[in-house]
Amino acid sequence: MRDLPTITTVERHFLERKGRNPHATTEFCWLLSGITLATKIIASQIQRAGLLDIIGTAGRINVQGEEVQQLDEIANETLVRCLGYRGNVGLLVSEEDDEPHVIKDSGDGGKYIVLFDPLDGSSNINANVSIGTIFSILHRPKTNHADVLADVLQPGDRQVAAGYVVYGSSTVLAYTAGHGVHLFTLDPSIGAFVLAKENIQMPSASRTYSVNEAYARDFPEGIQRYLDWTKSKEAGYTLRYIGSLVADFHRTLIRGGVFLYPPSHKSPEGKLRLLYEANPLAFIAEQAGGMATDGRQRILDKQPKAMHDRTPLIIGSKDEVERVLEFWQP
Ligand code: AHM
Ligand code: MG
Repeated sequence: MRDLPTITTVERHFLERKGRNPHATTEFCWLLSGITLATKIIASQIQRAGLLDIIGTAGRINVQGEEVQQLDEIANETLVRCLGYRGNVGLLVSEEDDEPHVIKDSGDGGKYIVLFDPLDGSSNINANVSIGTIFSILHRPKTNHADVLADVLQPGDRQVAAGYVVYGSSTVLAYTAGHGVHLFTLDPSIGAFVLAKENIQMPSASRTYSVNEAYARDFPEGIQRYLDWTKSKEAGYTLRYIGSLVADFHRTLIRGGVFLYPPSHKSPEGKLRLLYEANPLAFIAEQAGGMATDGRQRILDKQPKAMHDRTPLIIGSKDEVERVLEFWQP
């Protein structure tokens, strides 16, 4: 026998952790493989977007009041199709849709809820800038009530797993199921996400901040003071801002620092969505030794009130998030 290299895919990696996580079952893995399949399809569509003539708007405004891109629709439909027949998915909740897709009742085996931002940063598509998919998985309680929303509105602390894919210079996937954060790279030659690094830890104190500073004068006074301080001689910070949360977060995970989307006069609750953006990234940040807060409380403790709730977000290396809070106590 030849000595072939060991290839650890996301699904294999997850199953090898059986025993540590009650949800690490073959059945759950089938759900996970729906996400990896969908994101591989989305990655290939993005790579050929110019050739397929699918760059540009879809000509409608979504429930969030934002212009929908053709690739937003493609990514959303791809996830709904790939996850819709996985057997154990009860509800699919997308940033792009007005209401959850009811696939199956919890009593009928639909015991998981998958929430996703199908294409985060999609306003960057036509500039060929990194974009991504963010997902969060919740357990659907076994209840008989018909109130689907009540099942969806769970605090982030109850997530079973969460992750994201960045379609960048390479396509990478990071996930956590509560036992560390693990990173995979899509190998296009075999069409699989292959393990790149296990148990990633977010570095501390990298003197990098990431924010849309054009809004600075609309931010709370404490945030303005923090931003002024970063530019002082003694601080010596650098600024990085891509404008795709998933890509800005991925850089923060790998290099450390802080990402901020604070409240502003225009958006008192910030812009980012709690269920599809803040919660999954907060779970990953904490599992990597980082921290995520809205300024008042831990993101994962927040009780969502509506499907498309927004939240201020300060996320990144623990010491840097704490430093921001020294300047800003809302
Ligand atoms: P989207 O999910 O519709 O793409 O919107 C969210 C995006 C984030 O990816 C990013 O952090 C933010 O919007 C950028 O907003 P702004 O242009 O206000 O800086
Ligand atoms: Mg988004």
